[in-house]
Amino acid sequence: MNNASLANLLHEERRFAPPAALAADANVTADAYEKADADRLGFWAEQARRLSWAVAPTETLDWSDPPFASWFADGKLNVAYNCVDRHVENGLGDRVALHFEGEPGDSRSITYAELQREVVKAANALTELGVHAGDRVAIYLPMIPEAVIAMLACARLGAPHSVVFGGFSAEAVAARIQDADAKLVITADGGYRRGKPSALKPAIDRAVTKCPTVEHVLVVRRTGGPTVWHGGRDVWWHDIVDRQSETHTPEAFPAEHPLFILYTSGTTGKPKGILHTTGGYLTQVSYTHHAVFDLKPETDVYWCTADVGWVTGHSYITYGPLSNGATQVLYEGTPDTPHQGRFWEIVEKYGVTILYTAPTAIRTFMKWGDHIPAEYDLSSLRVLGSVGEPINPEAWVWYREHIGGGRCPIVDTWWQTETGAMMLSPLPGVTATKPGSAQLPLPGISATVVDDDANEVPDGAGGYLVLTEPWPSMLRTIWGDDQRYLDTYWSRFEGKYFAGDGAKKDEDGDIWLLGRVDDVMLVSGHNISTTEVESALVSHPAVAEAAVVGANDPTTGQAICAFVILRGTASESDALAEELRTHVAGELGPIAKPKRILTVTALPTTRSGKIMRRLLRDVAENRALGDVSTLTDASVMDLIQAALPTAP
Ligand code: 6R9
Repeated sequence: MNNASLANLLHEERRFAPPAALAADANVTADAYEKADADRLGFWAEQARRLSWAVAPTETLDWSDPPFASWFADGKLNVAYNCVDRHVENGLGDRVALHFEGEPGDSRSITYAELQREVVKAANALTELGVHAGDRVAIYLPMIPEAVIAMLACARLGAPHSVVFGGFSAEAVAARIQDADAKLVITADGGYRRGKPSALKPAIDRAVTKCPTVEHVLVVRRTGGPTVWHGGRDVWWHDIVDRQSETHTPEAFPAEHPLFILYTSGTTGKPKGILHTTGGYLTQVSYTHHAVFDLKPETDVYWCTADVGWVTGHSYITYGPLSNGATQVLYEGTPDTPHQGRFWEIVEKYGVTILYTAPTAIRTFMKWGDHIPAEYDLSSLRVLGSVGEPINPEAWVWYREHIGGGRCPIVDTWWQTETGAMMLSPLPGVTATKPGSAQLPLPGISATVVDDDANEVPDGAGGYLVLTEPWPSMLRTIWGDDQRYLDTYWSRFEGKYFAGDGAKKDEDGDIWLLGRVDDVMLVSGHNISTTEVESALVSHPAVAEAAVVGANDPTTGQAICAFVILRGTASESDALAEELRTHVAGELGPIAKPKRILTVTALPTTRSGKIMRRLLRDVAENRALGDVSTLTDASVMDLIQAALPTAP
């Protein structure tokens, strides 16, 4: 995108004030912004005191070699101690840390005291397997308690983990293990997905043949299915962990000791190993989880529906909530197994008060119908969160009404694997929310929208989201590739972090995210946001979901091609396609009118719920498909291609 900044097409007038009772008792109030503005580093130094440090830091930020940051560098702490042991020492050992709900219906509640024993034994087992501070450990597990326990055991030993999605192929896993030179892989025989056991270990067996650094494979028994065994290399979790001692002294590591590497899918090229460290990361995930969800650990039951293989699972299942002593639900499976009310059944069963999920899930629930959540008691809910993609206003309002009963604030949280923690979000006790907007940087965060020449855009204009000051949980580099770190994030605008997202400021100065810059469409010289056109399509009653791409066009450069999933009652016709085109033109203006509308039954999404528009672009431009290895379900592309008329 180098011609013009994004056009500002969508207008949204609805506003929702914070509930009075929540505002009166909120963890964080409006003065946090003032405090942080007056003294940003002092503000973060204060938040760092939320943690238990073995050696308290006296330095806050060292930015003498930008963009390589050090936060709290002379402090020392142990992350696992902060997430588990200190709560037990504070008399909270009997509090439930995890309510695990397996997909087949098995469940298990684990208190902080039990979690401590499990983490300690797992850390002792890892030590027996030769894992030392600094060694990398790959984790390839389903959403079971051992995933969290394994991460914490690594953190306890100072061994950076690299969690890889349980859905990735052997090749994708091998590339990630090789890039990190992992010494140990922790996996399971399998997990449950969509009502069936699905094997995991075979992918590791294939991957490890190409990974000479791997000495052992530690295997959790989850499904009990047949398992090929490599004696000497493979070790059952229960064989080695169960017999370990229940004591282990956590070592304090410097605040810049690496905590994990997490690979971002990236649309092109080799996956990037995003490196996060300990002190700054834990400070910001802990603070944001406390502030944005207004967490009251004594009474709240929190549930984040992400997978631990995604950064949201790292920061808002493992590290943020546990550092705050939260009680949370951990669910293994999919939202429609064994039935489409599964999520709401879980909310009712555990009395979930805070729910954090993704727009793609919300749109799916809308498509399934209002009557499904209506069958459950959702009155325990008090705060709702969204993450992963821009949430279109229709989905936002549906979430508020049908899940939140019209009473729960919605926090639309913008952040990235690279940012480590939330960066933009309303605060539930402070902000009057707007459907579809992440609105403003959190206290202590500096973000804005700039044009092609790095000038801040005026209110009402669009451009690129940038972060203008370093933040505690920022990535420290790309693992093994400092140059790529500089090139990818710090070279587009001097001295500013380029997030890769299009954004605009509205008339009040609030920020709206408009999709990845790589996806922005250039139509007759105008940059048009995918998000806005998709939102306009979904605001039509016949459309459940939409994804738009810019396809090469001889007259306009690119032309907008829309893939839509219709709602149950609507059926495909030329008249409906014309109506949708006219509807978008009416909502956004004629420039945004799609040239083609294609009806499909599914859209290609990643396991973290993002639509892979580049694959749709391949379809729209009649090309062979690019890499599909990070799709949730690669057969979706066959369905799409089979359903389409041959493109002109
Ligand atoms: C946490 C996570 C990061 C990209 C990011 C942006 C999109 C995430 C969003 C959002 C609009 C939100 N994104 N949250 N866009 N509004 N609330 O998703 O990390 O997987 O690294 O993806 O996701 O495009 O740049 P990650």
